[in-house]
Amino acid sequence: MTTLTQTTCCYCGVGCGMLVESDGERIVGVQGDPAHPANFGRLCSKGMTLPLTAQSLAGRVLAPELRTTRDAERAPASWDDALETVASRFADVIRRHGPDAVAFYVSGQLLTEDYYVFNKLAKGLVRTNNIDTNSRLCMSSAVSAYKMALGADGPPTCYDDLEAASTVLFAGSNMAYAHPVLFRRLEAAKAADPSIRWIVVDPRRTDTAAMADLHLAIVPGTDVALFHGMLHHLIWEGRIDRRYIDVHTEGFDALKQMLRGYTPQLAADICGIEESALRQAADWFGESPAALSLYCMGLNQSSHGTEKNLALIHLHLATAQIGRPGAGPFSLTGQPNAMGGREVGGLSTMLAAHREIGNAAHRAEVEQLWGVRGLSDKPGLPAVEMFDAVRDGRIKAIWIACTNPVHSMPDSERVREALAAAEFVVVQEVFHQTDTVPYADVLLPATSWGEKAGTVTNSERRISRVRAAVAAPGQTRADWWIAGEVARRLAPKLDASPEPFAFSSIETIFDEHRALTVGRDLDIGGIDYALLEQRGPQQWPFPAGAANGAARRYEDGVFATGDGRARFHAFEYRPVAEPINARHPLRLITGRLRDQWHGMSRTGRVGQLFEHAPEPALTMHPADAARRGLRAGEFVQLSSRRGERVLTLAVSDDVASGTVFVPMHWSGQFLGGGGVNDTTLGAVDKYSKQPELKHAAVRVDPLTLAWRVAAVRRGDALQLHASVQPLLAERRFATVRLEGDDRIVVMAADNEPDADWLERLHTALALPRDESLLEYRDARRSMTKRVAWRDTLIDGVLVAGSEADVAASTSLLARVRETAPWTRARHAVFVADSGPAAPRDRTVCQCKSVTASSINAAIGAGADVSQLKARLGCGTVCGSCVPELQRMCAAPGKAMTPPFATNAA
Ligand SMILES: Nc1nc2c(c(=O)[nH]1)N[C@H]1C(S)=C(S)[C@@H](COP(=O)(O)OP(=O)(O)OC[C@H]3O[C@@H](n4cnc5c(=O)[nH]c(N)nc54)[C@H](O)[C@@H]3O)O[C@H]1N2
Ligand SMILES: Nc1nc2c(c(=O)[nH]1)N[C@H]1C(S)=C(S)[C@@H](COP(=O)(O)OP(=O)(O)OC[C@H]3O[C@@H](n4cnc5c(=O)[nH]c(N)nc54)[C@H](O)[C@@H]3O)O[C@H]1N2
Ligand code: SF4
Ligand SMILES: [Mo]
Repeated sequence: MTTLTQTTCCYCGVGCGMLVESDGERIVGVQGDPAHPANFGRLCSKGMTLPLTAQSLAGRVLAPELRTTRDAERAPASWDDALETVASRFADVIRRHGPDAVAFYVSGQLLTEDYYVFNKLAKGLVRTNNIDTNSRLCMSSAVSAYKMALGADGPPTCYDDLEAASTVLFAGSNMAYAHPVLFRRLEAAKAADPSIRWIVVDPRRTDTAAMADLHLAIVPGTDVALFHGMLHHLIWEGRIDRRYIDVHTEGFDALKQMLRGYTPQLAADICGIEESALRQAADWFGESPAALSLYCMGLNQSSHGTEKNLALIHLHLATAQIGRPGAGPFSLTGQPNAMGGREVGGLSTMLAAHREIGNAAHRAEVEQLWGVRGLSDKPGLPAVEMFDAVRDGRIKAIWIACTNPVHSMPDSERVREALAAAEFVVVQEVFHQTDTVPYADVLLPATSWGEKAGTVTNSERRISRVRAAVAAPGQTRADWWIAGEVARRLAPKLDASPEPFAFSSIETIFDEHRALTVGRDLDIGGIDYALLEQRGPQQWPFPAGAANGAARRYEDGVFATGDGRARFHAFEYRPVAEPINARHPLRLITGRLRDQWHGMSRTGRVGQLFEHAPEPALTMHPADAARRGLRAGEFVQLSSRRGERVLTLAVSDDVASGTVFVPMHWSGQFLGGGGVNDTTLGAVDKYSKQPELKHAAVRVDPLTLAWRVAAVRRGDALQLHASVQPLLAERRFATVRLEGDDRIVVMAADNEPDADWLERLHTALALPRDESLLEYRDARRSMTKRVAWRDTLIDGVLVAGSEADVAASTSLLARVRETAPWTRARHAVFVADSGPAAPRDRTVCQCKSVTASSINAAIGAGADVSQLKARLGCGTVCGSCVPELQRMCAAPGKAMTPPFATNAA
């Protein structure tokens, strides 16, 4: 029997409603929930493939694991032992060194109920504010700016504004990739009303930028100069709303005074754009009946991210583009529950329900509601400082839940050093192979999407239910349960009562949380589980007695500051933290791919999600590549002052000369040694403490790696991946990816052949060593080609040798993808079709498996986007590829994303 469960997607902050099909044991399908106001039935390529990530338990952490002595391997343990160990080790550290010697590092992907219990455990029981989250790397500059400008955190806007806006300013947001379902709504609005104008501010020509009426390809980090220049133009052209400024704001005159220096010409020069383009953007914004800004990591992940946000909010306040349908500054939330985390106060610099740590009355309120005493008045350490404190021993024990900091924090090596130095590390995870798990002294198995229940809040302040569709596998437990059980064991050891942690259900947690919000700006006294059950997802604020939640805030021009006035702030443009110089002459930008999620622990379980961008590639402008004598597909070495990484090269003028782009996703799970954050830096914003993940000074050098290895192997891809992954770090370059639903592909390269490693790879790939293996070997050249047979089917190919040897084996490797039997003599496989084959095609439309070459052929025959849809079916299911289809039609024959490396298997 199939059951349908109404729940919410676990990926991005759009917060799409889903109907999950399960057969009782497994999740077998998913569809968009037509009734959910975030997506009205739509899902993107990631959401659509969620069931595939949950199909197998391979790689799942299914039981607690404990390390008994420092150098021992972790071994399976009972829950009792694991919980008792965590409680007693934490108690011991607290007794010896005080509460601030322990820390919690949690996640915007926890559910509100999980988050709430962790926050209460840290602040209410341990009485430290050392609880921070990956939202520090994500939304904290948006939070600081909202508070400084509007008086409270949270966007004033809602999703209906996407349709109501007549000018849309995308600033540092690649919405086509990162918030696809909302982008679908914008596309539809623009198609219905072509007078709607899109301005995109992004150093790269992303799919979002390619669809804009105006793309401002600014030099990374110069947004403040741009927004200051735009406001200067509007002020001196008389396009601001003086009445709104006088009645509803403070601080404008000081800002105006300072902006004298930011003439459009000077600002445009700083940004590296045309002055006319800057003026055009300002005019479209100022003239518009409704201007909406959509912004994300291009603003937040900056050493002056708060100021980037503020400078943009200034434009809205000065032109009264706020508090009306279609107008306002709308920070797009990254993670599914970054908003919920902010509501429960789960960051080191805030208390529950938007209260302040430094405010004695706020502390007293929380103490009273929690039934605890003595909340700490000392702010806790934000993420970067927290790991620095672990590294230098100020923090002795750290508990990491639902995030993978070794991969996602800047300057990864410092994080590795920190975790290696810590006395005690707890990691609460779903999957075994993340880059952080090896550092765990205790590994706690958490339930995952589809198995856990609670609530999340999306980008538009809307609270949705998350429900379980299948039972929790193995000994996995809900995150809130784990935190609560440790708290109940820890309390007596700290002479405190376990009573505040006696939660009987997620509903009791939610009720406690909403009680804390009563009377606050985010009052959700009127939302309970019963209401969510009856009426579906609801927006806050929604006080008890209200008929509905509020779609928009500040419609009356009264802001959440003490005097009700919004605030302008006068500050100068400042450059990026790490300037480029002769040694590190390039600017590194990092960001997202369409079909991958963060460290790929989940999306990396689905072969088809690799098809759109299969290789860990660095993208460079053609002129910069030519100057270095580099060609697409070659290996390059990316280095910064902190670390280095070998990647393959993609060449494209989507990035400006002087700038290179590397996706943030590749982690040690798929790329030997780890990801791009070995090169990024921990410089942070002075208000928000958010690190500058969007800019580092780097160099890119050619690299000759004489020895090449390539393999394609059929089998249980997750199991094969698990056995190959530990070998990756030993090579200068090594990467593994899933392909289709039953294959993995390995590519490696190094200076010298390593016969021992090759044999270990052979074993890890479960290649046979009997007569079902056919080998062609040239020992003198240390070249080998091995073919594994299953009757007449080619089941695996492993090739090692020179670059030319491996390149000449492309068609041999491709035979593992064939389903037709080999009817000729086995040894003929080495001569048949040898020589370089055409590079493998890239898949543009993942839902319908439509390749770039078939799309290009149809375009060559005159097809436009609607004909492509009709003839090939691409773009007709989730729509995530539609922006790319449009680009391909606009520039026929031009490669939009990196071609496969020449050495690709
Ligand atoms: N497919 C996919 N979607 C996701 C995620 C994912 O992992 N994969 N993660 C989710 C999360 S947690 C987040 S936070 C969001 C992030 O969503 P986005 O912020 O939209 O994504 P990014 O690619 O990180 O960065 C956006 C853009 O900022 C640009 N940029 C870099 N430097 C600057 C600058 O100085 N100024 C300006 N104006 N732009 C700059 C980059 O070129 C990039 O195109 O995505 C969410 N959605
Ligand atoms: N260079 C660079 N670095 C970046 C960024 C960038 O743009 N550039 N972006 C930053 C941003 S915006 C973000 S949000 C971060 C994201 O960085 P991370 O938070 O490290 O990203 P994830 O890979 O999503 O990590 C979530 C982990 O939780 C596990 N997990 C999933 N569900 C559950 C659950 O229910 N319970 C538990 N206990 N575990 C679970 C997953 O397997 C995964 O390992 O990366 C940041 N780092
Ligand atoms: S846009 Fe895609 S990833 Fe984001 S919530 Fe919707 S389906 Fe999930
Ligand atoms: Mo994020």
